[in-house]
This record gives sequence, structure tokens and C-alpha cells, in this order.
Amino acid sequence: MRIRTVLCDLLDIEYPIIQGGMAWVATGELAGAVSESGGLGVIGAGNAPREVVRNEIRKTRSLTDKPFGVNVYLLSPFAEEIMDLVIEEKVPVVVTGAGNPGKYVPKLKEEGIKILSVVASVNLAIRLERSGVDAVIAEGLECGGHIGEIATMPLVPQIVDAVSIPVVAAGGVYDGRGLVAALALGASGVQMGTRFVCAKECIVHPNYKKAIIDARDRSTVVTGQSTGHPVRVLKNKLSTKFLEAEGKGLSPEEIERIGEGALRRAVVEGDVEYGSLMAGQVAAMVKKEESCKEIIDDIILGAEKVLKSLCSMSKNH
Ligand code: TUI
Repeated sequence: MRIRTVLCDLLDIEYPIIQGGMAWVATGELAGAVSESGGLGVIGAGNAPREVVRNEIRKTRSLTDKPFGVNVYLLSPFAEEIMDLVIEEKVPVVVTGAGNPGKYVPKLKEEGIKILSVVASVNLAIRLERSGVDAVIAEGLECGGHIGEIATMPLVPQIVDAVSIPVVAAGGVYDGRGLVAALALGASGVQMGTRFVCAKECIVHPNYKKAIIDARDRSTVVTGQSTGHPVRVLKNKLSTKFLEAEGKGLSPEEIERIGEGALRRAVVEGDVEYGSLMAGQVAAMVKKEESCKEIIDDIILGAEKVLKSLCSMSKNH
């Protein structure tokens, strides 16, 4: 049984697994290793300027000849120049987040670049299909980092029913069971972040990886609900400070200021007390550091096992 979907054909990849383009975390090392292992590796441009991202693109290319992507955070002050850069560097895939990429779509399409856009609602998925994106990534509230309001299980089938382009499920996916579940909901693949944070090739500080490995079912919390920018992180002193500030009714600006530079503190400095340890609910399932190839092989083998057992169930009854 081979798990191949329209997403594999669209992106020219072996397995329908996309690595989340996490700011600070998803560097060329991670993207290159994921793509080389048969998934789609994605560089997280975040708020980084053009030349920093160019360096990551070159690094990725030194590690693999296979397709990869760049995640463009549309709220970045550099979003426009990152779009110019991906065209200049002929990056095969662009993933957009935190906004509507509509104005960039015609030019990217002209250059033959595939566009996948993160959505957290049915309405935006419909609008983006109309603007010509190739696929949407439906991010449920189980994801780490900035999240929407709807869980993956109800979000994915609603979007699948509303659009005809491929839908990728994100949030709450850890292994082959999650991949099969996503396919059962009508998705053509999955995007995964948290498990890849603990990949051997991922450059995050070892303290961050250990915090994920130590996480349990109730270890994540959503801060920023009151400011309209909910973010899922592992509980620590920073998340407590955030929630206290929200409880005290500080202004949204004052609350947002608490989070400034906190992701860098976690990723680069390994500050697990006052850094922002963004992680999804599957953090509890991550038990060890593994190579990207081990992660992807485990997901695919696991999915094949689940599918076989489902098929034998239907034969016996
Ligand atoms: O962006 C994310 N997740 C993130 S971003 C982040 S932290 C960061 N720090 C520094 C620089 C850059 C990033 C941690 N996690 N996910 C993608 C996402 N996009 N989720 C939800 C959306 C979204 C929201 C509204 C997409 C479009 C949208 O559209 C608004 C509109 O135009 O209707």
C-alpha cells in the first residue's frame, strides 16, 4: 500500500508530509533534511530580512536537490522583499501565513511557483481558492504558535467540502494514525511542526527540545486570547506572566510587549523560563530526538499499518 496523494503530484514529493515553516526554528538544515527524506521541507522566513533567508535557501540547496519551500509570514516588514527573493532564487514552493497572499499570487504563478496558504476558517479558504492558490493548509487550534479558533477535526472536513483544491491538515498530527485520520477527513496530506522541532537536524537549543520531550497532555496553554492574538506555548514563567497580565486587564500593547523577542530567547538562548516555547498539543507525544528520515519513515510505516488493519477489519465483517 503506497500513501500517495494529489499533494505529492502537486509538489513533486514522495510523501504527503509538509514540515511547518516555523520562524527561527525551520532553517535550511531542517528544511533540507525533510526534503531529502521525501517530505516537503520549508524554511521559516518569519521576520528575517532577505539576505538571511537567501542564506537559508542556499543551505537547503546544499543538502538536497529535491523540492522545498519558504514560509512567508505576511505580517513581516520584509514580506514583499522575501516574495521577490523566492522568485529570484526560483524556490519551488511558497507557503503563506498570517494573511491573504492574493496580491502576490499572479506573479508567483507566472514564475511556476506553487502557493500553499495557511487558513484557519472556511471563509478564507474559499476566498484564497478564488485568488488562485494551489492548496490550503487548514490549521486547527491544536497547533503551536499563533492559532485560530477551530479544532482540526471539525475544520478540515468543512474546508474540504467548501473548496476543490487540495487541503492539508495541520494541528494534532504526530504519527501515522494522525496522517490516516487527516486523509479520512478528506485532506490530501499533513503539515507538522512540533515533532520536527525535536528532529536531530533542527537547530533549536537542546533545552527547548527537552521541554517538548518532557511535556505531558496538559502542558500547553494558550496566551493572548484577550488581545486577539492567541498563541499556544508550553507552560512556563513567561506564559504565567502573560496570563496574569491578561487577568489584570493590561492594555493589548502592554501584553504584546511581554512576548517581544521571546521566541528567539527560547530557540537561540535556550531560556525555558522566560522564552516562548511554542509547541502544539502533540508535544506530549514526542518522546525523543529523531532524524527527519526516522520521523518520516515512522509516519509512513505507521500509516500503512493502520490502513492494513482497517482493511482486514472490513474483510472480516
Ligand atoms: O503564522 C502561523 N503561526 C505562527 S507565526 C508564529 S511566531 C512568529 N514570530 C516572528 C515572526 C514570524 C512569526 C508562530 N506561529 N500560522 C499561520 C496562520 N495564519 N495561522 C492563522 C493564519 C491566518 C490568519 C488570518 C491566515 C490568514 C488570515 O487572514 C486574515 C485575512 O486576511 O482574512
